[in-house]
Amino acid sequence: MGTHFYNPAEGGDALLWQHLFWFFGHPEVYIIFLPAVGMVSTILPAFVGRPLFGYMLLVMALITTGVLSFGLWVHHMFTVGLPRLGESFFTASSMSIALPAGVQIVCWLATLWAGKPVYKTPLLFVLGFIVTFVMGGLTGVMVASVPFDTQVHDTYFVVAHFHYVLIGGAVFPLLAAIHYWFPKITGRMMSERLGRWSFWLIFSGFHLTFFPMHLLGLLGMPRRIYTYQPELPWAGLNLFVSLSALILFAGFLIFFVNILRSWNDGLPGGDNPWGATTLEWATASPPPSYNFRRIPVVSGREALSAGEEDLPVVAGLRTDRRELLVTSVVEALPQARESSTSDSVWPFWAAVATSVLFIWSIFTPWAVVWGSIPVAVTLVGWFWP
Ligand SMILES: [Cu+2]
Repeated sequence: MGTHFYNPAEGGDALLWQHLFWFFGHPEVYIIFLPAVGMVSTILPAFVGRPLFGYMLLVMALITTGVLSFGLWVHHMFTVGLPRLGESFFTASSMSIALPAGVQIVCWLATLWAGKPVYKTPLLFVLGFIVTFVMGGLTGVMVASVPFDTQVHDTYFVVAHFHYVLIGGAVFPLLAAIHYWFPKITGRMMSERLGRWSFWLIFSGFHLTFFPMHLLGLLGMPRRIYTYQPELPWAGLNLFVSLSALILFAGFLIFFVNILRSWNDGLPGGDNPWGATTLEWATASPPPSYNFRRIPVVSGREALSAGEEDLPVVAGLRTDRRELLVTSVVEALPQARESSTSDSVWPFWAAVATSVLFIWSIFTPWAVVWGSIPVAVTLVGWFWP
């Protein structure tokens, strides 16, 4: 577009790009992690037979993590040469995010501690997540400190750290989630035997591959450089890492074989194979296209109490035209019946007109003037009469 934001010759600042990148890039780590928190918090109670410990605390910790994550990005830029006071601030904020993360881990551990864990494959992956993510969090506190970070910057220590955080914090929960919701999607169970094989191969393969990278980094091996002089002391560990990656590969191979085989030939699981209490298990597995034939009445986070099969349903809505149940916001108590609008193409044209306005306005400010005419027309059509 010919802008000069990053061009020093025109009064811009090249470093601004790095700031902008990490102002996106650090919160993004948590955007990857937050869905995993939801998965783990949903899966864990199903395998320990009790509700999540400290639900409110966990949610508050999650929100705190989200807010704090926007104040940490400079910890990726400690070797840029920024003012010392600023670096100290970002050390403090980076270390402080370990607190809400610690609260979440304690809630999950307390749930495990107070329940009777049944060690099926999804729970194994959840435990693998907790172990791996805590280790990644500990090295995170280490690299938040400027003197230490200056030593290991751009070395394999950092590569090890972020694989522990991201594979531990997102891939392990995803693997747990796939094993857990597979019967919801297909009506069939994944093989428990293959599941255990894949878990132990992935878990051990992961740690054998990535733990030595901490040591390689401390020995000074730089990242993003694919080769090195033979006299440097990295060859043995690198060979070890490469061989361990094969174990990791074997684990994922078995995982994919498990999916393919179970898709058509897995044992039928019934509607609620894990005896879970969340709402998605209150309908058939796999669910019909309409999910619920009638709106179920849900009275809490645990939609199904133990052993319950059918929920009471909302009755009295019209069936000959669209009607919505209006409820209070927090308690969801029924308050009114509202007839819904008929089909309309106007929202679609309003969306097209709005998109044209915004894309056009990249090229000329006049688009805001002329482009608002079709937007106005479609909005009038939409809201008429
Ligand atoms: Cu970061």
